Amino acid sequence: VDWKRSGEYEDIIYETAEGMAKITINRPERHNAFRPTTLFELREAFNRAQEDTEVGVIIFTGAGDKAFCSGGDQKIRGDDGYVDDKTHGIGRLNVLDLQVQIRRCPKPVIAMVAGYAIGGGHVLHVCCDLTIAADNARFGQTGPKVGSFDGGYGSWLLAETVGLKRAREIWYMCRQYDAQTALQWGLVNAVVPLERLEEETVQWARELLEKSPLALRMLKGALNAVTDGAAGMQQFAGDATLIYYMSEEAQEGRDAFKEKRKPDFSKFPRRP
Ligand code: 2NE
Repeated sequence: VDWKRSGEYEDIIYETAEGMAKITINRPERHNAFRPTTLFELREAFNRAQEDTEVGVIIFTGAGDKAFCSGGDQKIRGDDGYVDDKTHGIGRLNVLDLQVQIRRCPKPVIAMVAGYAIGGGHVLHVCCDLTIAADNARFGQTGPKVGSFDGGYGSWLLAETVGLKRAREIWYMCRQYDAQTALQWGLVNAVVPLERLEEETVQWARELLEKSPLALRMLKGALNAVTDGAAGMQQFAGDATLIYYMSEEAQEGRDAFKEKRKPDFSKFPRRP
């Protein structure tokens, strides 16, 4: 794939090619642990990919083959969250905002995981629509070991994915699981040899790009709505309105208003 890099970032890489956007956490010296700056940049990059009408699928990954992401950077963890030169002395937990953004993004997001997906990095792959793992991938949570937890998507979306008993085990025990176990548990969609990871992920992305974007959007919204409660219904309702706006029936209402006449909805069927 002939990836085209764009944007000025410190902690991430943003690339596009053939209808795909690839967003890479680029802090391999810390196993791609994130700091607030990383998350400000990731949020901007995901927003770019969402707004770009050429992009139909987003691939989310980490630089190198040692880690997808090892969660919050413990070396810059302050007493009220994570602190760096962009936080003006106030600690942040802004990974939660990114999780919501990935869920709300109407385009499929594929986590491409080589090496560790640990702690908050594990939660990020759980929030993605699909996960393709290399055979060296390792999964797990560390919260109760390092003094942290994620009581949001990190716990109940994980439980929805692998079942309650396994989610409890993963969080309480803080063990690591290999790629085959993750596959058996339904935590990932496929496991491939490390050297084939990008090729396989791109293949999945290309297949998705052949599908109806609106159908994928509605399916993502529908599958999320059950877990996301009112917020999920809000998104799904917005999508339903979008589709209604695209109908002649809705456009008759708009046109009548603009033409200062009574709308004529008589030609539209009263569907059973
Ligand atoms: C991932 C793991 C198990 C890998 O172990 P190993 O032995 O293969 O590598 P090593 O030597 O630990 O890591 C390589 C370098 O990356 C740094 C390490 O410190 C080391 O650098 P040096 O110290 O040698 O210079 N590194 C790795 N992970 C880091 C991290 N998260 N922060 C800063 N530096 C990191 C092993 O590295 C590990 O257990 N890492 C920590 C995983 C972890 O506990 N993450 C935080 C969970 S809490 C969280 O993410 C969170 C949340 O729960 C809620 C809200 C927001 C965030």
